[in-house]
Amino acid sequence: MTITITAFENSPDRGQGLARDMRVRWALEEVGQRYEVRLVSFKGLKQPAHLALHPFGQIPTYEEGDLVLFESGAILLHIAEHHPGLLPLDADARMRAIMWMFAALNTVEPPIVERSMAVILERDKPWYAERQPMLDARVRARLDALSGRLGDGDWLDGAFSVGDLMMVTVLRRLQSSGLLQDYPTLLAYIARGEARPAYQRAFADQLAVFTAAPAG
Ligand code: GTB
Repeated sequence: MTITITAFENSPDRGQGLARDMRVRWALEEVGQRYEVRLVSFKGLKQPAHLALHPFGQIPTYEEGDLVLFESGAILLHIAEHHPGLLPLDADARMRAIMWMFAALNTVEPPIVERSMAVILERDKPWYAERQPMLDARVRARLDALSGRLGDGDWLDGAFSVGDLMMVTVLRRLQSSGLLQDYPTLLAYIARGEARPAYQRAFADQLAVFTAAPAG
């Protein structure tokens, strides 16, 4: 059955793989599933055709036959549960991999997104200078704990899993922040994720969308 996902027609990150279609592309590459991509403009996100797939008018979405999913976490869980490669066979280890995916989405990503939004939307506000150190501290608290748990390990819980895939995509959003420089083990963790052939294929495919888009 054909799998179709949606992605930005013109991603603000200029193809750096920071939008959330990247995690879906990477997961599909890891499990060897072919997929098609429908590119959506910012205007198109809020049109009825897209809102029928995604009530909040966002990317990514995932279509496979009659199944329509939104939310990158739900999409990755579906992919990981239906194809070997992203979840361990042992039941407890499998649940821990899912737990790490939730941790990436619910505990690590929120302070990172809040910080990024402040940089984009509040830079010129009078409170920004006072607020920014507080937002940085919240992100650092998560990075401290995460790097402590990762320790010298390659991945968060044994073999690479969907939990690592999600965590690496979340951490990548900090790459221009300078905050990761104090966490060499997390930098190495991200680099291990990015070195995976499946990641490289996914990255190249989403970068090609940007390079093919008309300048403007
Ligand atoms: N919780 C949802 C999920 O996990 O799927 C969040 C989906 C979401 O935030 N989608 C964003 C979107 O469609 C794109 S990924 N936004 C348009 C809108 O809401 O109108 C967020 C994103 C966008 C761009 C960059 N970037 O360029 O660096 C990074 C992250």
